[in-house]
Amino acid sequence: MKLIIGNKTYSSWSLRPWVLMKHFNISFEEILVKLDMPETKQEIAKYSPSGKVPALIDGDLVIWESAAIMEYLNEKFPEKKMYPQDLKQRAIARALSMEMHAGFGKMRERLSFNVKKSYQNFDFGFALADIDRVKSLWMEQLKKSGGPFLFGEFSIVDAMYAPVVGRFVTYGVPVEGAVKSYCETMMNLSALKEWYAGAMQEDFEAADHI
Ligand SMILES: N[C@@H](CCC(=O)N[C@@H](CS)C(=O)NCC(=O)O)C(=O)O
Repeated sequence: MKLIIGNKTYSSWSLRPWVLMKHFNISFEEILVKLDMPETKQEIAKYSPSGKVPALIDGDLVIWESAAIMEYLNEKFPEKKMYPQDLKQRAIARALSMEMHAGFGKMRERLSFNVKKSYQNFDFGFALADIDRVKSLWMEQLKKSGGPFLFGEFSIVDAMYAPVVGRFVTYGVPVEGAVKSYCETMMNLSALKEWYAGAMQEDFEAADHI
């Protein structure tokens, strides 16, 4: 399989399936397309019909959209248990995951993903309601599962929220209790650390991505 991604510094959507595949030891070839270059559009078009990354290529199958890629991987590798095994838990896991995929636009806009930046006293402005909603759904889920991940074991939902954890760290979003522990657990995940290390090696720049 080939996973087409954007810059590790900026591409939060690419991060999600990449971290999932790394965490669950699914081997793949990584193809990184540099974002915001004159040739970016043309390069992405070679792989992805939507003109966006990530895209997953598995033989003659091309899948775009990060959420669809992760759903496909879950079905292709059922033994990896990428979602909770209980039907009702799985339904809630998908609700959390889709809420992230479809929403939190203000947070994504105001706190754009950038591995290399770090802020203190950042003005969260109009993104505060989104930030509070994320914290409260994490809190509630961690209380139910007992942690350390949202549904106990690492799952697709954690991959979906991984860039949000990164944003909270970058922009100094105050966290406490179970939410703080969750952020620490996530930032210590070896797959996420590997992504961050890769980002730090990048010497090409692009605009911030949401
Ligand atoms: N809904 C898409 C979003 C993908 C997306 O916006 N990707 C950005 C990079 S993070 C992209 O490909 N930008 C390239 C461009 O617009 O030229 C998904 O979940 O995969």
